Amino acid sequence: MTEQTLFIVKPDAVARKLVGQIISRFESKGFKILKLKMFTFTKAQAEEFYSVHNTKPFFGELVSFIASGPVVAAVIEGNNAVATTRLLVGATKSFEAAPGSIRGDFGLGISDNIIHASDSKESFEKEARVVFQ
Ligand code: 3AN
Repeated sequence: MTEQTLFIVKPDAVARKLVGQIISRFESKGFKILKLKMFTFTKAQAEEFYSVHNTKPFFGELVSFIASGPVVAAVIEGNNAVATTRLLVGATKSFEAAPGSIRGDFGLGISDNIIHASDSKESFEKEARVVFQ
């Protein structure tokens, strides 16, 4: 089923010059890039983006990290995009993420875990609105 989803290459990965390699994985897998944008989150935009987590103890850290430097956001399209992208991204804690996944291959952190990807169609719609409106 053709779907769309969103991913964000986080500030740690942009600083480490991993943007090209990460985007390349989605293209190699067969996804089509529909939108691509480099920008820096404002604090208010980051709070809105992560609003589902606003009661979590790590919310402040999450917001300040995603707004700490430039990110690259993409909307991509392909078969089963939401779930397949989550598989490509790997487990939240990069140190537990399987080798072969993006987090598994490039990171060790939790807040600094290389990439964000929408976890549902509803999250995608909300996140795409916050980032691309
Ligand atoms: P994912 O990004 O894999 O969907 P979520 O939705 O559980 O993970 O968490 C959103 C973000 O919150 C993660 N990408 C990570 O940066 C951060 N996060 C999750 N759990 C923790 C934690 N225990 N401590 C600090 N940050 C966390």
